[in-house]
Amino acid sequence: RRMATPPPSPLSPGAAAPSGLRRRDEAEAAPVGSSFPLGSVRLRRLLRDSAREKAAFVHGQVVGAAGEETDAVLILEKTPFQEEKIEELLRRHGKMELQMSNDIYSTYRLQPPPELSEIKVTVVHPATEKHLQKYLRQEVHLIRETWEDYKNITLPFIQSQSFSIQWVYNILEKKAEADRIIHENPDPCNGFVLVPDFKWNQNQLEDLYLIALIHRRDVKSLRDLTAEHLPLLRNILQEGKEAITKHFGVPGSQLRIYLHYQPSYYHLHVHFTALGYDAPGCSVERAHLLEDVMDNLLLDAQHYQKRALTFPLRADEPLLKRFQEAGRV
Ligand code: M7G
Repeated sequence: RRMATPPPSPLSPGAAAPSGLRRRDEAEAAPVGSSFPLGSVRLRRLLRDSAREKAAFVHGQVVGAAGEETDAVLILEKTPFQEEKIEELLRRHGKMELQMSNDIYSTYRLQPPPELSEIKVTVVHPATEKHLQKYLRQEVHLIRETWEDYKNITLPFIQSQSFSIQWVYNILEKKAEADRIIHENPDPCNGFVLVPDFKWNQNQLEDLYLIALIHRRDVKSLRDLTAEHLPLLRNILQEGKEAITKHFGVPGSQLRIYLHYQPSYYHLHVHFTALGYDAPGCSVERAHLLEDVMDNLLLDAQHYQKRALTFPLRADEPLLKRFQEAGRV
């Protein structure tokens, strides 16, 4: 898939890639920090796999030097095609085996050269039980959370147990991913840091995905937002769009800019994804467009402390149990 009418297409053959896209040789550079001992992972179970996403979510166990075992989540994904590599793939492929042929239709099994068959591996290690649950295939249920439900059920739950947000603080304090920052507004109250999301390998624009993490640490989620936060949200919207256009050549009109409710990590952040990319979590039951959020706050400063919000929960999430116990599901 290509971005709809990018003027001119940054990935069209012969065109120079936008300055923000990583070159292949850069992508192959050794990562900073110690690398993960992939070869010593013991496969525990397949948490989920997706034929459509071409991805497998694996629960593995890593055996340490002293024989101790720790859990890991590995996400293995086939990466999207890069337009400028397709010709090379056609010219330099290995074995090509006919699978079937019928009239003008035929399918083949093709073996690409190793450098054109990259797999993206995301590692969470040591993984907590919540990480394993996050990636395990499960039934989902929709919750309709009133403001009372939020105060009585969700907020106490968030305060009792949530995902560690150390990775967010590491980015804000430049202890991790500092070299990946695309834009920063350093204002402690209305500022933020824009970085590529770790779901995106930055090799192609089709699945462009960045996140803006706010500097202030007292806003957990959409539920906390009031008119007081409008200057911050305006900065994220305007500066985020400008920075992405400058770095990646994608215009603001081709970006989907939104917040998740519920998020996985309770430190306010905004998602920027390519409009043509069906990003995980961009469906109506989870995504709230930033501009709609801003309009709602302009109309009523307390909008998000009044209205009910809908979101999905997986079958064995403890929060679902709390809603069930309260007779709200
Ligand atoms: P979310 O809405 O809280 O949860 O978004 P979700 O993961 O269920 O969508 C958090 C976003 O941060 C997601 O898009 C993650 O892919 C991204 N993310 C998570 N971690 C741990 C990292 C990280 O360490 N670095 C970066 N750059 N992005 C991350």
